[in-house]
Amino acid sequence: MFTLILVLLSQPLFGPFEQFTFMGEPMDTGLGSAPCLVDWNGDGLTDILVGTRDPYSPLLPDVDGGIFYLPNTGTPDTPLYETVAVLEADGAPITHSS
Ligand SMILES: [Ca+2]
Repeated sequence: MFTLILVLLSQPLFGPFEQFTFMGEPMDTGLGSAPCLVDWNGDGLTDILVGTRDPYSPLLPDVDGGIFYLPNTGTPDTPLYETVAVLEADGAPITHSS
């Protein structure tokens, strides 16, 4: 008989809760959105990608869903998100309408 023994070598590490802000206000990525933290532009700072089908996303209310890109223009310890753009493919916005 084979017995699998799972050994937890390390404990997951979670930092304290941190509220992201967008243009100085608490960030609201919209209904049903899926934010993802990633260094999208390779500058060493954590950016945010948000996939959303929300046609009225607080980030870009005039865009009917899509993948939004918020570059971090702050520092590693103090991220700053002040602009948002829709990601494009072949020159066209990547949309995900509801
Ligand atoms: Ca970055």
